[in-house]
Amino acid sequence: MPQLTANHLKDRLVKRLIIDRGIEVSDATNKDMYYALSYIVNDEIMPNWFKTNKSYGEKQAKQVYYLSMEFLIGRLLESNLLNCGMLDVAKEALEELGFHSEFVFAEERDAGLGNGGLGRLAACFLDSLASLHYPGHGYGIRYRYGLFEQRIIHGNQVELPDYWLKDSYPWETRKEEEAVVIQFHGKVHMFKRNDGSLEFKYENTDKVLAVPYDIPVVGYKNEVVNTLRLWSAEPVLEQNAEAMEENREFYRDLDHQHSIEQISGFLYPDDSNYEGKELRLKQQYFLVSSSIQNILKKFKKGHRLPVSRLSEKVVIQINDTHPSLAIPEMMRILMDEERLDWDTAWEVTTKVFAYTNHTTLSEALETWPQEMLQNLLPRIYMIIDEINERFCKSIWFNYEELRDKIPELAIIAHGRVHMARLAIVGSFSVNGVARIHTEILKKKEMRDFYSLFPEKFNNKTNGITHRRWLLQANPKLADVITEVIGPQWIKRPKQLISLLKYSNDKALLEKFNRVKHENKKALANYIHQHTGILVDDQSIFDVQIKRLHEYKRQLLNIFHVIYLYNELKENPNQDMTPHTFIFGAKAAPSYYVAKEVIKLINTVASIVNYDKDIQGKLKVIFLENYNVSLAEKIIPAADISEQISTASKEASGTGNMKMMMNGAITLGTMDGANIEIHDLVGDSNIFIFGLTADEVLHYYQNGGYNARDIYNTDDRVKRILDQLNQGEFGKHDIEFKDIFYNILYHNDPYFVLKDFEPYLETHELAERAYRDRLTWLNMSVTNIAYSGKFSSDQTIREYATDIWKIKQV
Ligand code: 26Q
Repeated sequence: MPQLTANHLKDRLVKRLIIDRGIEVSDATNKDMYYALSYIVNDEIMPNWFKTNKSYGEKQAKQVYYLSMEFLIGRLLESNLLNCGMLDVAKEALEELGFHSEFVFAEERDAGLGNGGLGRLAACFLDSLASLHYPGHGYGIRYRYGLFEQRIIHGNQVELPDYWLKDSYPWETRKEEEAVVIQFHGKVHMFKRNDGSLEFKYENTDKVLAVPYDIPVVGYKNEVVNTLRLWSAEPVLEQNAEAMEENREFYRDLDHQHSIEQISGFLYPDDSNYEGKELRLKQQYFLVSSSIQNILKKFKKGHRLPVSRLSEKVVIQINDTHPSLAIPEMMRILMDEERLDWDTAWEVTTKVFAYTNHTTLSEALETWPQEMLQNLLPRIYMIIDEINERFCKSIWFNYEELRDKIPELAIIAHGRVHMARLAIVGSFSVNGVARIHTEILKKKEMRDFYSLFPEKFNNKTNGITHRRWLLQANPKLADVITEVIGPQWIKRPKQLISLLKYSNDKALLEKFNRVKHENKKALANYIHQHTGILVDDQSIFDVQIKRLHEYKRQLLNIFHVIYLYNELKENPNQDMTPHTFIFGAKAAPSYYVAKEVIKLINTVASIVNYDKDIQGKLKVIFLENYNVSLAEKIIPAADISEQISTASKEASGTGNMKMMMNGAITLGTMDGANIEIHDLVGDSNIFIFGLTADEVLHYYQNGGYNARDIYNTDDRVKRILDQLNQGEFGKHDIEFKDIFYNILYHNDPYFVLKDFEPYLETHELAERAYRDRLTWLNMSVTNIAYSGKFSSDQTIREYATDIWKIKQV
């Protein structure tokens, strides 16, 4: 790319404003500037996009396709500028034209096409694929409404629709000529061909058009541009003018059209609780059928090979079970359209698919009612049935010792279709997302499948893109790092390890300190602007940001805050380092307990933040509408990273990695990737507390522990629970009774009380460590130094070599 200067860019911005909008710079708003700059960036991206596609064709490279119901990509202008190598120049040009780049970037709406970890992981993976020159692309759904926008009103979560496409979205290109037809319902007819083989024809199906919108995925300063293809559902326009002329038909058609557009209408906001709505199943098949059709079309166009050799050129990763219907869909097309026999089709299919599991929570396991699947997708159901028959037979005949277990292994059992079982049987690879998670899959959750197919199971610990989460979100820290160890770490994040050499260098630690403090000031400003609350930028910023779920234990965190508050009320002059507790969390709209916890956090905040007695030593901030762009503001300012899930429950976590990379110290349980962080940095650079996964699982097997014992013996705990029960934190005395009952009457299923005391003690340790500035800064730099291991570049290299067998081009 020719070197672009700020002056040159200014010229182009000025011209663009005139040509596209008919305005001069002096009349332009931040939004005008956002569009003008975005279109200029697009101009830079397009030639490389074309070139990348062409080179994949010429080199006949094997491609990986990442199928996911969610891609939580956030904003793209700043990251595209960064990856195109234009960020500094763009900031300069904007400032010189009288604009703040921060405000211009803030005009972009987050593409919130995901719930949380799983969707953000998909976005990080796309960034790494492109940045490492891998031929890898995403397939997802272009939801008209992304994850809801959260408002807090009187302490309660209120959900507003996220109509993110209201203004035009500059990063997408509609590709109408590549639309495909998806068929639902209907009847399947079977015929015998002359050669004795069977032929299946579908009749009276409901047809839906899947129209792709492509978003470029820009690699970091390497001229690679891959594709994220999002499908949108539209009616198939019949050429039947006569029918359309009749008014009645027209209105019936509008109704019909509406129900079709619903398929890509909105993202389901549940992330850990499976809800078996038919529309969700439609969405899944819609994604899968359009993507598989498209993949096969491209394969046939690009290669002279027969489809029986598909796996030489194509591998498909399915992100959790949500796209697992891709397996029977592939079988359907290979048999019904490509005329392969069952055995050949199965051989091809099971060489192409790989499956990632993201949870062991039983309530999140996907199973669909047999009749629902049979009615919505009759041919797909027949194929699943056949896969199941053959699988069960093979166990019966080859694994006598597992015969009793067939009901627990069968894909169709007790009237339900088990998607994880389908995904395991139909894939050549099954991976968990952190070491402990994969071990739990192998030893517990998927034990019998592991004994059947040990070669399929493997671990791929999650990662995050250090480009967005360090370079872009924390440019000041990135600059200091580069000043100390040079810029090589940007392409090779593991080189962050060279920071260790300097972790005792006082002058340098001071620089890190200054950056953290500036970031804290910026966040304090944001907090003031958005909540009106003043927080002390010298206080400890203690951060828990993630979806709200009982297993993530935001409740444990707020219990600790209540305890501190109670202590301060008794002894206002006690010597305590001021604390700011920062929360960000969305609850699934139907998750009552989670919403109660949000209300509790906000209620505690409204009491603590205005209580003069405690002399500003404690502040509680709940930032509404936690999303990717808010995360980019909070994470650089974090001192303590709360990762306190009930051990065994958090598959990996990725927020833990983001905060570590930004110099926060993890305070957490031995769960998910916390364990791997602990392995790297060692006991003295992390605060670990609480039950281990083995202990938790042991308690579950033996009926838990007695929560009431703790309530009866620990005054601090009793005090807090009674405050909830007696309405001390509410406007009237019924508030928060449910939390009280949930813990004492359901026997504290997430071990909040059991882990309470060790949690307090560990917080005290952390506070003491924080007071010793140099020790703390040393811990912080040590964490940054080891965080390169969690760059998604590393994770993607492992997927590419161990699972996908693809090469960099
Ligand atoms: C399923 C069926 C119907 C409706 C919704 C769903 C659904 C949607 C999203 C189920 C689960 C999810 C999301 C799960 C998720 O985000 N899991 C997280 O994945 C991260 C990336 O691997 C891990 O780091 C987290 O530990 C894990 O909780």
